[in-house]
Amino acid sequence: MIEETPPPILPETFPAPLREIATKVRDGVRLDAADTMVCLTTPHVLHLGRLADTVRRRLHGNRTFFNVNRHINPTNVCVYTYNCKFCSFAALPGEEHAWEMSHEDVYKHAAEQGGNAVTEFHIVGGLHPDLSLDWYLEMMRGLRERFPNAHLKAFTAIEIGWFAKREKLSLAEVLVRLRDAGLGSLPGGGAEIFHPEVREIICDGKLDADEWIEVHRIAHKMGIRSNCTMLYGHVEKPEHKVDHLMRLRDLQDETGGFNAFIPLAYHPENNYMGLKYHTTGLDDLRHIATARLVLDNIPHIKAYWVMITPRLAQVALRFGADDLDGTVVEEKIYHMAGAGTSQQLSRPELERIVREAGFVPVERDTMYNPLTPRPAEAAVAS
Ligand code: V47
Repeated sequence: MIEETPPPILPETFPAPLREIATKVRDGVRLDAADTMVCLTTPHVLHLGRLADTVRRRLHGNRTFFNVNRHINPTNVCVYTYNCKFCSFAALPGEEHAWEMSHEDVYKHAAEQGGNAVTEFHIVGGLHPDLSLDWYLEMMRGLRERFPNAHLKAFTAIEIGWFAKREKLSLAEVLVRLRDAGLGSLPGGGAEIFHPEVREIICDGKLDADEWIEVHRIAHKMGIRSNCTMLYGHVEKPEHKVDHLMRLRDLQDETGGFNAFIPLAYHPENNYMGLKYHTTGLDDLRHIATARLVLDNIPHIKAYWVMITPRLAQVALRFGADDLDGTVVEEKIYHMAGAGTSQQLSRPELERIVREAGFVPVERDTMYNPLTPRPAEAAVAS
């Protein structure tokens, strides 16, 4: 078992470019943009990981979080199919691989594999031209009625922006209506890379950085918490990622509404980007470690096992990550883009992965409250 308290940092034992950063981490001083650039470019990724591990264990000791969740993608039909060149999930109406679920289909998917044992439904989809906000509100109310124990983490900022545009409503009005229908929190997707030099290449015409940030700012001010992400491993340069991380950190300083940051590794298959390489394991670890060191105000860093494999996610727990996401059950976005991982892990499998990495597995709800005993077990016992 990993000790809860990490050994002390001795900056003089770190390679030169990381010595100043090691001193700052030892003393609890915030890293700046120049330090972030060093983290994103140093060849000394193992040393970086050692620093991130220290911060992670200061925050979370030897605990590693996971949840029992299920992904649901009601539709992949998307008006931005040709805009988001990295996306392998989206389809135009009528295309062979397009799907649209009915409300009953959504409830059926929600009930599969555990139904009431699931504490979170993660619901995202394409920007469907014909599905109204009312259709989604009814879906949310239907889920809440049928699965009262499950938190509804649903709709990226891009979807919220689309609902506002389609219905000619303000962002706040859309969020209020969704919250009243059962929305619990927002997932972190759609952030990609904020910098316009990259955004114009990979997702021209989609919500820009200021708009993505505004959706999350409004949500946070209404008490709706959210996650945030960064898509790396394509055409971006380190300076674009420095800018991205600083913008997320600034918003968190302002609102405190982010629960977790998830670095997302670009997957190259079945999309229009024209790139053929997957990220490497070391690069994935570098992004997790950098995130832990730089985003000092975001409590959790997620190593999303679907994306980087359960094997690398185990290692990531020693590079700053404290959360593995969940059981997932059915995953489309990464599997349509070439992910070779399985679609689901059971609770015992997640616990085993965490234990064998030397940590204590803690099942959590979406807000990171530990679930011991689980609500279903408590109900049976009482
Ligand atoms: O917004 C799409 C990314 C995101 C590809 O909040 C791709 O808990 C790599 O945001 N290669 C959706 N990435 C996934 C997401 C997420 C995942 C897990 C947990 C949470 C959370 C959020 O996936 C999209 C986009 O940034 N994406 N296509 C691709 N080819």
